[in-house]
Amino acid sequence: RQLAPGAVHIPDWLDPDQQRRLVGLCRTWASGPVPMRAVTMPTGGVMSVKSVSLGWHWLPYRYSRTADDVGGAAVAPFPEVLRTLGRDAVTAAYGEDAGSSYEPDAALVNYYDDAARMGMHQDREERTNAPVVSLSLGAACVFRFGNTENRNRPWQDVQLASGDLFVFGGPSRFAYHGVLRTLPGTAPAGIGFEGRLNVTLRQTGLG
Ligand code: MD3
Ligand code: FE
Repeated sequence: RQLAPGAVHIPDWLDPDQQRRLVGLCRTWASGPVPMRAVTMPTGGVMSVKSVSLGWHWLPYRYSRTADDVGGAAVAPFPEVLRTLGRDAVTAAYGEDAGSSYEPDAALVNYYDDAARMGMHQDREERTNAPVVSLSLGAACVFRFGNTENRNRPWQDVQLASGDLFVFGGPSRFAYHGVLRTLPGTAPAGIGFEGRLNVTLRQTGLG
């Protein structure tokens, strides 16, 4: 369950009903004030993943309260249900003390179709070293967890399946990571969804 210090994987943390409910919420969030879209990087490349933010709008290398890259609408508020889920997740991974001091204020919902991938990167837009909580829904993927120094080896490849929780904190908070590919056809029956969704919760440290 512990991939590296601070990197805790809890397979099947969400039960099927919780998974189905969270998929439903993701659908709602995807059609909020800032619609789900593929982010264009400063280099001009367009990400294959589509995403929508809550609380704070994620842009490459910064957060904003407004969707500065897509029309400028105010981002939807960070929902209470994700604050509770985040605290429960950190408690499950690290224990009660860490969980009760976790105050996530931004969520990023990523949608992967069969062809989507995410290159190796660090998450460094946040101004705190509070953990990142990751929840996977729908189709499984091959996730690559690297090291803190660079995007090269050593790394570990692990499958993330629907309902899995991953918490990245402590010495793993700034590790490089990415998604090599999804595994089409692996979404659980009855979840009402074929692709892959990943919800990450972050504590930005922004006012
Ligand atoms: C390790 N998302 O949104 S989740 C991202 O599946 C992102 O959509 C991937 O990387 C996804 O930034 C991977 C696992 C994850 C998320 C955040 C991390 C691993 C992390 C932050 C620090 C270290
Ligand atoms: Fe990331």
